[in-house]
Amino acid sequence: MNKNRTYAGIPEEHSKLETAKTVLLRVPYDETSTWQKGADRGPEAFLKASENMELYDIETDSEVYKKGIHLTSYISENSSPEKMVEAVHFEVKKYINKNKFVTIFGGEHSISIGTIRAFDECFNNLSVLHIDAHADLRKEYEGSTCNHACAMYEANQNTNLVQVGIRSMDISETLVMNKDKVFFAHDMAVNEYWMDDVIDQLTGNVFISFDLDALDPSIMPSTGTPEPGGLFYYETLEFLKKVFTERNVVGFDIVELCPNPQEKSSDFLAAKLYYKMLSYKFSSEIEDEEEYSEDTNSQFNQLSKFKDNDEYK
Ligand SMILES: [Mn+2]
Repeated sequence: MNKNRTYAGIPEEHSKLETAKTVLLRVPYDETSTWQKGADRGPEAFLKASENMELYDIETDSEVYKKGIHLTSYISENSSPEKMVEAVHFEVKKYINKNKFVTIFGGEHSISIGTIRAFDECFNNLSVLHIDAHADLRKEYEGSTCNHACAMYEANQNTNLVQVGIRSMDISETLVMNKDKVFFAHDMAVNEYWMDDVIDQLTGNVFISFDLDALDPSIMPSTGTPEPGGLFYYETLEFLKKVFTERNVVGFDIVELCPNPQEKSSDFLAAKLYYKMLSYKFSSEIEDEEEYSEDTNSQFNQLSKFKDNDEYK
């Protein structure tokens, strides 16, 4: 492997840890997945696709890579799901403490357990925006609490978890699920205000966990468990842009790319989605400085949880 590999082949001057605003961690872990294996090859397929992507974002009129993206070496701990979660927790926390915008590419969804734990320790009143076809709320699955089917159990206990795009779950998960904060795909299909309804549930600091199987299999077939009835590309981007504009997104992960050598469009979608999210992050930051500098910044106030609801009581 090329020693000096950078994200998307960007020049080394934009990939140095010291100056990069963003750090990209890769966790090629796929030990607990139940159906189609292959999420361990996700990060490599994502990076390959990124290297073939044009780096000017038309919509935001920006070249976000110039803010610097540092690619770290793989987190390859896989002796047990628990050890992997610990290793991810350690690495993520390390880079948050270096004041970086930390992003993670999986791997199966269990990698998010350690990630969310680290963000929850570092940011007050954290919301986790979980975009997924699956609820992932089992306390334990196949003998481990660090199974992919348990990815959001701890987040549901410790953070303000808001789930979007859900269309497959076990009946036992209805017992722990907070129904006000779950947006089922069949309801979203008939609610033109779902995006604003989701954002109303989010506190100031938001971590986004994006399972690619949230997307419709017609645009994202290369994932472990493709479920019909998912999100489409432009509604996903519109929604993410709103979230990045109206809340302080503190980091995100993208998981469950299960590459198929015959089908490259999924890899490319994952690559574009990552770059779009970074473009929204850093172009909304410019807007913040220009437009909100004299504002009270109420939406970023960490004490504002449920404020909108209270006003109307
Ligand atoms: Mn899923």
